[in-house]
Amino acid sequence: MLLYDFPESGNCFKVRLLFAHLGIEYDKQFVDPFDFGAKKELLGDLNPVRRVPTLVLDDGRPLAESNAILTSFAEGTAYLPEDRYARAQVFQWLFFEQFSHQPPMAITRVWGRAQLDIPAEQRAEQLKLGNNALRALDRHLDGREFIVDDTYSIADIALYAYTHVAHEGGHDLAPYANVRSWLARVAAQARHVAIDARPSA
Ligand SMILES: N[C@@H](CCC(=O)N[C@@H](CS)C(=O)NCC(=O)O)C(=O)O
Repeated sequence: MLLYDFPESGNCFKVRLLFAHLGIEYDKQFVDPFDFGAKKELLGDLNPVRRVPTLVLDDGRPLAESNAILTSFAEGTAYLPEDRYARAQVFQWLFFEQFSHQPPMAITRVWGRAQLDIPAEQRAEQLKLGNNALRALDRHLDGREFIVDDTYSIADIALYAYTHVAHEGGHDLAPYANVRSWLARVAAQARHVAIDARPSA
């Protein structure tokens, strides 16, 4: 398989992390999400949205959206429960991640890493949205080891991706003790890889 990938991207990292856990081998093609020409050339025929991650399966079919890729490859593994309610809870957190958590986390992180001069009000608004999401996650993790049924799943992988680098966007995780201890449990999982690392067998 071929993963169209950007090393810094939390969305791409989710895929690399699950593949590392599962021991799945694949090739990578670097795509700069800020290079519109490269995105058109490399992703034009594969993903109408022209975003990474975009995965090309061994039979040539493309698959985009990080959480769709996670769901597909977690099927039949310990990372996606079979029980109908538990699965729905995993989806609940995947949808939360995409709608409420990832956008402010990713936006502030891009601003922070690029040291962009963003108006204070705009930055404060995104930090507020990010903190709302972190607060909800922290409340949920109170007394829980992992997000669903105390079992590490793709819900944890999806939410870990941008939470563990939230400080790069100016988010302070100090008030979120449950989140901080959960981050450590995720990082301690077998075959964990860092955000910019290649998966190891
Ligand atoms: N919902 C998508 C978001 C993907 C996304 O925003 N990817 C960024 C890099 S992290 C990208 O390719 N941005 C380029 C663009 O939006 O044109 C997912 O979860 O895969």
